[in-house]
Amino acid sequence: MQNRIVMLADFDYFYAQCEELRDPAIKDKPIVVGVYSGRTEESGAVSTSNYVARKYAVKSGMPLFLAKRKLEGTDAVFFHVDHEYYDQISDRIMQIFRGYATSLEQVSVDEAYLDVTEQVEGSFEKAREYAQKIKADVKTQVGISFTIGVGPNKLVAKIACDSQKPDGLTIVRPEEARFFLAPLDVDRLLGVGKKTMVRMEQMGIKTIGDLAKYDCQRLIEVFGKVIGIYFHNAANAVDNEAVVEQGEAESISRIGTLKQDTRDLEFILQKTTELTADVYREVSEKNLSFKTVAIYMVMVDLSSKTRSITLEQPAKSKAAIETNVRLLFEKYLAESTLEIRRVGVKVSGFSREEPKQKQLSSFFQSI
Ligand code: DGT
Ligand code: CA
Ligand code: CA
Repeated sequence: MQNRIVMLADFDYFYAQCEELRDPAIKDKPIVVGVYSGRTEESGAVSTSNYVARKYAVKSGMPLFLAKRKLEGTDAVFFHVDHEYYDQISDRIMQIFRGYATSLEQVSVDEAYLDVTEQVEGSFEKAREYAQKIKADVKTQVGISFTIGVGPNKLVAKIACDSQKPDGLTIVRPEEARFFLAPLDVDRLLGVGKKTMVRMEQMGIKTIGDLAKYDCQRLIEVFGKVIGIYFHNAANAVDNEAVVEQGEAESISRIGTLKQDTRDLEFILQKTTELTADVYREVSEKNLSFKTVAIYMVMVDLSSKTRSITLEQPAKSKAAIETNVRLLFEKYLAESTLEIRRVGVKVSGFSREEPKQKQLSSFFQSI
């Protein structure tokens, strides 16, 4: 465990940067990428924005109409999120990262941990050059910039990364880690939300440094053994979590808002056909078979329900999703009275069959 070197790479203003990559002519304009609810042209929220737009106080999660108001009079451009395109770019970058790390743990579409201990022979000096090399390589091959945090573990790498964006490179050596964390507010630690922050403030803990010095036994009394010890360790920059490759996704799903509230089966199926097409594309790209098909709905009163069918045999066709989605909605509508506002389609219970031919050739290779 000694002298591990872990990097966190986080792509800068990711969705908006992808849009800049697609059309470099808009680079100097404010760019907003939004999730539109589909109800009206205006309703929806900001997913992200480039740094030009951020100068006008546009923020992730803000209603789109508010972002529009803040950018009034500018030559701002607005986009609908295009997950398929962002995923493609993300996959290309992750693929490049794989060549640079002993293990890669992708945590979201725009974030991954790299364990590079071996590659830099445990040297933080080499890690700096190595990080610059990775940044330059991705910039040349894909055209995307990102920020890297380097530390002796994932916790420190993450906070180092957050400390200087965009296009940043922050290195925190093991001997500096506690001093680096000490002045920061406790809510920078994973697991410290609003409620915990208030509780800690009552205990006289405001910064990570305050938490580090706090009696560990007392933390255990207040937060329980597991969390108390976690807080104590985290504040002292201790984190032994390994960088681990993530397995396959457990399910693939898509959700969308209906153009109007309804109980009309055909109207609903028009929407789920679009969602199914997206789900199916991902399933077939990954060459997966699924055993469960589920639907999800949000009613007008915002309550939500799911219904699912488990198939007798694993299936992999689009028709298998469509048929079962229809069946599930028919059944659900017969037993409910509320109008539906949003619908979703999900498949799970994955298996992956290797094509017969491949099995044969690998058999021959091994003898
Ligand atoms: P950064 O890392 O500060 O340069 O900017 P981003 O945009 O890369 O922000 P990050 O890393 O927090 O999130 C990565 C992507 O996730 C971002 O490009 C869009 C999406 N995202 C982030 N926050 C929100 C949100 O509040 N709502 C929605 N719908 N999407 C979000
Ligand atoms: Ca990011
Ligand atoms: Ca991120």
